[in-house]
Amino acid sequence: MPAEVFTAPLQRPGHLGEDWLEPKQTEYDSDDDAIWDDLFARQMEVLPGRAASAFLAGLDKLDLGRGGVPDFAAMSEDLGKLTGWSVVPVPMLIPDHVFFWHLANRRFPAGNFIRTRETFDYIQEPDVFHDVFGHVPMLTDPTFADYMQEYGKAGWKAMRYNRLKALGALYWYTVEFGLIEEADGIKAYGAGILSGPTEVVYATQAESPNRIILNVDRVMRTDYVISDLQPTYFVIESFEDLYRQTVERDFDRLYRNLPPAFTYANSAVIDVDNVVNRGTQEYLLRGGRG
Ligand code: HBI
Ligand code: FE
Repeated sequence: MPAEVFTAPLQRPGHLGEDWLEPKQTEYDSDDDAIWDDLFARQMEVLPGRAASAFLAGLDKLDLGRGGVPDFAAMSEDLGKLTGWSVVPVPMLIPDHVFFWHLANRRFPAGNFIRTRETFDYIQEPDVFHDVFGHVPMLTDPTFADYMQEYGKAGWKAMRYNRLKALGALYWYTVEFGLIEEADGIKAYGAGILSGPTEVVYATQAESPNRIILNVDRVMRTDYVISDLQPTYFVIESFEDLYRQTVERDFDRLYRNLPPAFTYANSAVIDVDNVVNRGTQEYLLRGGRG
C-alpha cells in the first residue's frame, strides 16, 4: 500500500469550518422517514407513564410525531419561540469545546444522519433520532433550557481545569440518563434512556440499579458505563433544583478539589448519599449487556 495513503490528513466529510456545522440538513428519503416513524412508534409504546411530563409536552409542542424526520429549520422556528434554542446539523460527535460553544449559545448540535435498518437497535454515534427525539423535547422546558446553556458555559471552565471527565459525568447522569421525581412516581428525562426501547423500563422500575438523589459534587466524582444499562441513576426533585445546584456551585473551588480520576465506582452507594433505593445489581452480577 503506497505510504501516502496513511499520511493523508483525515478528511471530514464535506469539510466543516471551526463550528463543525454542516451547510444543510440531509435530504432524507422515504426509507429514512420510515425508520424515524418506526423508531418513534416503538418509543411511544413504552414512554407514556415513564417519561417526564416536560418531555412528553415537548414532543407535542414540536409535533415531532407528525411523520418523517423533522425539518431542523421549521423545528428551530417553533423551539426558538419557546426557549430561544435552535437545532443545527452536525455530521458526528464534535470536539467538546465546539459542542460547549454551541450549547452556550443555545444551539443544539444534532446528528444529521439517521441510522439504518441494520443499526436500528444500537448506534455508535448519536444520530438524528437520538438527538432530536431524545434531547430536543426537553429544550422546550424553560428551566431545563437554561440548565443546558449553563452547562455549555461550564464546559470552558472545566477545560481550563482539565476536568472534562467530571463535567462529562454530570452530563451523563442528567442530560443523558437523568431521572426526576414526579407526583405519580419516578420518570426519565435523560435522552439516552428516552431514545432507546429497553432502558426506560429498567431505569424507572427495575430493582437492579441504585437510585440516588442528585448531588452535583458527588455525581462529578462518579464513573459511568458507556455501552450498557447504568448500575446507578441519579434523581432530581425538579429542574429548578438541578439548575440551582449548578448555578450556585462554585465550580472553581469544586475543580480545585476534584482529583483527575473518578472517586466512586458506577455501582457505589456512599454514606452521604440520599438513597431513593439501593439496587440489587443483579443485572450487573449477571454480566450485563442484554
Ligand atoms: N458532539 N455532536 C455531539 N453530540 C454530543 O452529544 C456530544 C458531542 N461532543 C462532546 C459530547 N457530546 C460530550 O463530551 C458531552 O459530555 C459534552
Ligand atoms: Fe445524547
